[in-house]
Amino acid sequence: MSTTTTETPAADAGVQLTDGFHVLVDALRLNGVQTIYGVVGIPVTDLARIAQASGIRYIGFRREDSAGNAAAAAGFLTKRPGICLTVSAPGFLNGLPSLAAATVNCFPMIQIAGSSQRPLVDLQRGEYEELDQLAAARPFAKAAYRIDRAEDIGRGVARAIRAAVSGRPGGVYLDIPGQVLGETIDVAAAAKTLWRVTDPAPQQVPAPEAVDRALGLLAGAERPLIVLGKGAAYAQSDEQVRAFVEATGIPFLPMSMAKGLLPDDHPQSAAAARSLALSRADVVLLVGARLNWLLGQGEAPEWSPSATFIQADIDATELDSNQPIAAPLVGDIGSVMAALTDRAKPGQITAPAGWRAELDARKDHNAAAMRARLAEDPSPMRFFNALRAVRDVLAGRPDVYLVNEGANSLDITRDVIGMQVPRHRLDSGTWGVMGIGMGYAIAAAVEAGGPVVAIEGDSAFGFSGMEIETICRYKLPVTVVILNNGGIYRGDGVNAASADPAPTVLDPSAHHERLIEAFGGTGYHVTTPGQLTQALGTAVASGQPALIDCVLDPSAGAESGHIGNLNPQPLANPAPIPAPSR
Ligand code: ADP
Ligand code: TZD
Ligand code: MG
Repeated sequence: MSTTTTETPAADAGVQLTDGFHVLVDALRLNGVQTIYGVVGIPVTDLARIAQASGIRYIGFRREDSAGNAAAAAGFLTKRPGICLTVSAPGFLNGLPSLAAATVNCFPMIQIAGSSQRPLVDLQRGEYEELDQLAAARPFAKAAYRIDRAEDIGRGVARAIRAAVSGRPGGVYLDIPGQVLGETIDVAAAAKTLWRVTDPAPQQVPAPEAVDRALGLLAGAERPLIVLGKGAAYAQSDEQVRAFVEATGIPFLPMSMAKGLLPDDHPQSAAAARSLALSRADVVLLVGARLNWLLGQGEAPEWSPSATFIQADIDATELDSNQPIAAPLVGDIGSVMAALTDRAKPGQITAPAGWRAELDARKDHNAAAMRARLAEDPSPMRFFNALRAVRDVLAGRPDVYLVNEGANSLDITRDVIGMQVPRHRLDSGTWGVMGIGMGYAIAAAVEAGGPVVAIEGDSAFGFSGMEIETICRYKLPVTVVILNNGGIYRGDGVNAASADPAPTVLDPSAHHERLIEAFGGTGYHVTTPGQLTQALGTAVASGQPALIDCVLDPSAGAESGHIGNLNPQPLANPAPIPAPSR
């Protein structure tokens, strides 16, 4: 263990001092941290400098939520906690939404925030950036800790890493007051306080009886279905998942970030027959997927009321959260899937041919409808002909990391663009967050080297748009495609009451490509699928920052995309509310 030393003239002869900054950087390095995503200021500026000098890569953002989103995506891609660094109160608060979303998405990350002097903050004496950050973070994080002494830095880092990745992964908040960063400590004593976390996310093997119970249900199924979620993608157990799916022949349905875990053109994929698969399945194996709103809580009419559920998940408390789980498989996905394959007797489980044929027929029917939609060529462009152009370019580039947010831009891209490789699709996730785009794209480029294509609604892009400067500053291989229909959901909303634009309207004549030109990237403004194909091909091949503003018809798009049914409905003719009598 090496702890960087600072010689201070005042130090006693023979005593070598270091400080909290250096101990923290050493603790992170010792635990394999290679990158910090953040925004600097009091009291963490020197922390970033010292980290950078130590060989850790520091990626400086324009706003903390994007830095936090990058850390979360790094966590999803690498199975190691991504690190986000923020300043005290306002910077801390800007980062907090990304910590909350990471926790909801089950992505491991650690937000490290500097904070102000405890004695002043605690008595609310009006300290600089005064806020009880630990208390504020707690409801939004999987765990939250504060380090109050330099000698506890190693322990705090170890605890944060363990909490972030063990069991169900999530966001951890680590508070470090400026005084602790500046605290001096004897270098030999400091070295003894640091350790590397052993086996931070231990394997969790399901009991044989639990495995046999699940196999028994699948063996008796007439219409079995496997649902793969982003927990399965995260688990990096691709071979174990594939082996069981292919050995049994059971149709599978990938949730959006599990697309590519098995290729989308796999013959067992039921993605193109999703609603039939859900409504007809009689025994369902959930693999790292929650039965939450994205799966209609497991209820009719989306699901058959008599469906039986088997759930593989690392978090036992997830089970029975919505439906009775007839066969719990608590463990990590790799161990669970391997156990299922190992304990299945030869020929015990085969997906009935009639069920496969039923799904295949629906897939063929839906694929023909999709082909017809993609073949239409309206001008101005609409979502399908624009995305056909994108699909044609990406078909030859399975290595591209696809980032995706928006409403229609999200839903239609998910359906049109197939994925071939695991963990190459990053999107708005469980909360449907707008603003993840540039942070996720930056993380994919930094962690995996790219290339990255971010397909963005024009509204969605605006939430993190300033980070294109970050993309240009670090010269990252990111191409942003803005599906610009001039609004939230669409750009043709009308306000009959005043000259103000309607609530959903943005500027349909916006030239987003000029934004990236301001920072030295390449901008394209395209109005036809041919131009889009050309621009995207050139941009991806260049490996340089690029932004394509893709002009769509402002009338293209449905309110809230595919989830318009979640909007409460105002009465068409509500009675006027009488004026209050007092
Ligand atoms: P999706 O949105 O794709 O359906 P969710 O985020 O709802 O997926 O579900 C992911 C689930 O995966 C969570 O319940 C989480 O506890 C679980 N999970 C995460 N990592 C692992 C792992 N390594 N092994 C098993 N389950 C995991
Ligand atoms: N704020 C945040 C942080 N997340 C959200 N999901 C929303 C607001 C609400 N919202 C959506 O759910 S989608 C969306 C918003 C504002 C933008 C849709 O417009 P878009 O996509 O231009 O990004 P399309 O292609 O026009 O539908
Ligand atoms: Mg839009």
